[in-house]
Amino acid sequence: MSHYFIADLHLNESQPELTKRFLHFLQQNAPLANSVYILGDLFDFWIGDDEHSPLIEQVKSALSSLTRQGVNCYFICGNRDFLIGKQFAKETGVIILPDYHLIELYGKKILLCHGDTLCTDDVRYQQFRRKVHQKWLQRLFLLLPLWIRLKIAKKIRLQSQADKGRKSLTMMDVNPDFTAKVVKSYQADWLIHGHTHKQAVHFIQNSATDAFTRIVLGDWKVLGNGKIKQRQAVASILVINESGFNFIEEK
Ligand code: OKV
Ligand code: MN
Repeated sequence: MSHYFIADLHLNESQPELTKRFLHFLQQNAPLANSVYILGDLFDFWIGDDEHSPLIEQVKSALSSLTRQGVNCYFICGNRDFLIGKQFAKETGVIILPDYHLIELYGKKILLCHGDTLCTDDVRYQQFRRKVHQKWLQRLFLLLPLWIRLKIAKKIRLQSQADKGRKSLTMMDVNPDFTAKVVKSYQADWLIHGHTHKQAVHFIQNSATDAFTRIVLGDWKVLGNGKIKQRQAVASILVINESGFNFIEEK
């Protein structure tokens, strides 16, 4: 009986090592688990469930095979793949959860989220998020032909790349006060999130009443010296079982 938590794989066509590593995880490790929680940014970008690339189809069929083996698989949208929707869920058997979701494991109340909503100091990102999360705008965007959506997405990504340099490191991290408030509102014992790519366990003790443990998932990355043949992906996986939690980081 174990539960896996992953986030921020940022799967993309130019880093095939990542996809290979994820498919290995789905085929070798995940079938032994009770459940797999993917806490956002599985894909580096997502412009609609009707896009069909070899990468997307491979990942969907591996997820589908996993859920057909009886492993419960859950997904919370990230800041990049927030357009993953009902069609994806139907094709894969993955259950899409809301932005915040409370679970209970071994007597611990655990709040799950991607993590971007906790980064309230990044005002410009939160503005961007509010804009692209409007239901009517999403529907309109999804009505556009795929090639136009690709063009728009490319443009937005280039713009965002240019803005990146102007953000400080604290701005890019979670706001501690806001995070504590959210955790308290759910009466959670633990918080698990990704997004910041700073794998860590923080024991937060603000007062006697609202202590909690914040577990930050690491991102998956490609290590290598530039020589394509020697590049390898490193997975970052959190495992929770009856004896507690544990990070696995392996090639
Ligand atoms: C995702 C981020 C690009 C950050 C566009 C409406 C609108 C959705 C969209 C287009 C972009 C997702 C879907 C992407 C996240 C970026 C750049 C920065 C910080 C509209 C609904 F407005 F055009 F109508 N998008 N893509 N960024 O390329 O995957 O998270 S994306
Ligand atoms: Mn993210």
